[in-house]
Amino acid sequence: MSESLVLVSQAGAVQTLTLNRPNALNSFTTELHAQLLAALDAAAADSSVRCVVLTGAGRGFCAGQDLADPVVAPDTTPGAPSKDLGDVVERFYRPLCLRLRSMPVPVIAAVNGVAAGAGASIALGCDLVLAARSASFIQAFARIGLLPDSGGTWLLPRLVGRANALGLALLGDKLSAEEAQRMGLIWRCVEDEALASEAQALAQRLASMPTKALVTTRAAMDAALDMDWPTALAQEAELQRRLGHANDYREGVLAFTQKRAPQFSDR
Ligand code: T3D
Repeated sequence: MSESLVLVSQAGAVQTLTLNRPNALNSFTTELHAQLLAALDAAAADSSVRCVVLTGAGRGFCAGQDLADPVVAPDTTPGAPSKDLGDVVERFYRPLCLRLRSMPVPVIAAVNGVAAGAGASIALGCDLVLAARSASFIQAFARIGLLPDSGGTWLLPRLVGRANALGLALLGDKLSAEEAQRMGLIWRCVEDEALASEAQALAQRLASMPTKALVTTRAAMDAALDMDWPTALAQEAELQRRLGHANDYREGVLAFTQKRAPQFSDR
């Protein structure tokens, strides 16, 4: 039997998904897409999971699309039709990006090595990005005549502003994890040997927090980016109304007044 392309492990309420094609820097094939989407769906449906960590096996996080995959590799036979990359993006990357952003629990990217092309976009689309000091981010798209996909055109200018976004996307240079943190592209850069433990500690902390409030915050911030001030305030009122009716709010306030640690359970 062939080895799984996504390794799944769980410690407490934290599930870790490890992309597992290390010889090709965990680049995406159709099979890896299918397994990752299935793993995310399973984590979303599993009430014992309260935080997901996404990382890569070997020395890379993810090098984006596997350029040797027949679905994208140009056919060099004279007169052969070109590949429909739009179809590939629609069928594989769009569902993955939508799934990540709609997870009912926080998702941490633990970027252990190079994150290139769609691999960078997928990492940056997670809720918190921790990267090892030796890791790097490469907007590799322009190098092969493409534009940033998997949310890259949406994420980059919002994360680092138009000037930095265009600098990264047009030049396609390697950005170190340290520079990425300085630029505000990622949450934190940590020492290589500390990445896994720091990611787990952060994930365990998030897992103990009020999950519904965390994912509502993510959704509200994403939506607010396209709203005017009055609309964003109205959105906050509506979402706060909903959270105020949830168990976690009651538990949070009760725990505060009783001077004890809260036990959050909503998801
Ligand atoms: O096409 C569509 O469907 C549209 C969607 C596009 C989304 C995208 O992601 S487009 C961008 C695709 N990705 C890239 O262009 C990145 C290509 N890779 C690289 O530029 C370099 O590998 C890196 C800069 C990421 C790392 O360089 P380095 O020197 O550390 O490693 P390496 O030697 O280049 O790679 C190691 C192995 O992984 C190597 O295989 P080998 O020679 O040991 O058998 C290499 O071929 C393989 N590999 C790396 N990236 C890919 C890959 N194989 C297939 N596809 C890859 N993307």
